[in-house]
Amino acid sequence: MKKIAIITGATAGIGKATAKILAANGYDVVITGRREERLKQTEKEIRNHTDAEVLTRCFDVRIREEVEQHLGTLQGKWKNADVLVNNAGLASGLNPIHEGDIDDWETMLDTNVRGLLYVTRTITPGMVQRRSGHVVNIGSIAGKEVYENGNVYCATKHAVDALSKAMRIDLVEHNIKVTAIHPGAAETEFSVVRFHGDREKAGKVYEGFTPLYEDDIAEAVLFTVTRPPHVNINELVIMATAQASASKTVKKNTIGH
Ligand code: NDP
Ligand code: 8X3
Repeated sequence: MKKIAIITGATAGIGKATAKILAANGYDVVITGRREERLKQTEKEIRNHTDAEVLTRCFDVRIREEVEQHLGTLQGKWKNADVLVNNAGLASGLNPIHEGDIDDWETMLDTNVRGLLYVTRTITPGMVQRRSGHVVNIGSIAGKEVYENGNVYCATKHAVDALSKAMRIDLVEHNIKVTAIHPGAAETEFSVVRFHGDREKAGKVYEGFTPLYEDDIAEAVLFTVTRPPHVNINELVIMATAQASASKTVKKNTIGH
């Protein structure tokens, strides 16, 4: 029987690439996100290229009742998730702390921290019951370092880092693996969302160097979930070759993709 993976935020970027690569490598997938059309598109792409079964669940991870309604009621084999990829997340704004937009802050805290917790609290009891499962949290280099104007986004990703370590400690006795993957700059819709739809501003983030792409992270997720039962990858920090740290990227780098 195929394994089951739940991937949150699979309508774009890293989550979509992860859903596709897991589906191509023997997993049936539950894909989630708020944009129904995008979910259908991801489902179609997976069905066209793999023999995986796909279940779509359209909801907002910030709303506890929606998480419970959509992920707490999975039926049949779909109840038995082998892998949960907590990927849904975002940055909103990039301002010094005294000029920050409090609505942006709440969006990031609610999505990256509360949302991840709601999903984890819904799915992990089944894993505990089955004494089997793997939680992969998508953190960020922003969870390892802070950078200018990154304040609240960095705080949410530091929380993801802390929660990943905490989950590993709480779940180890139940035979559940926990992995945190911390990417550096990856060209997805991330910056378009951070700059509230300003594509020109977003594009500038990746100018002059070759960033990561969503597949680079999806491949890492696949690697971590396909290790033998006695091996867990606790965490991976993955950066573009041109990026040494959160605040040091060598521009005009021409390493090909
Ligand atoms: P994208 O914007 O391309 O994708 C984000 C995904 O998250 C979308 O599928 C979006 O779906 C989903 N999402 C956002 N908010 C919610 C919500 N409230 N409820 C449900 N789903 C939500 O960005 P990335 O692929 O780059 O980001 C994926 C993860 O990787 C995030 O956690 C991000 O913080 C992290 N990351 C990204 C990096 C980068 O440079 N790109 C680097 C380090 C970490 P929808 O809008 O349809 O709901
Ligand atoms: C996204 C990458 O460098 O903007 O987490 O924090 S960064």
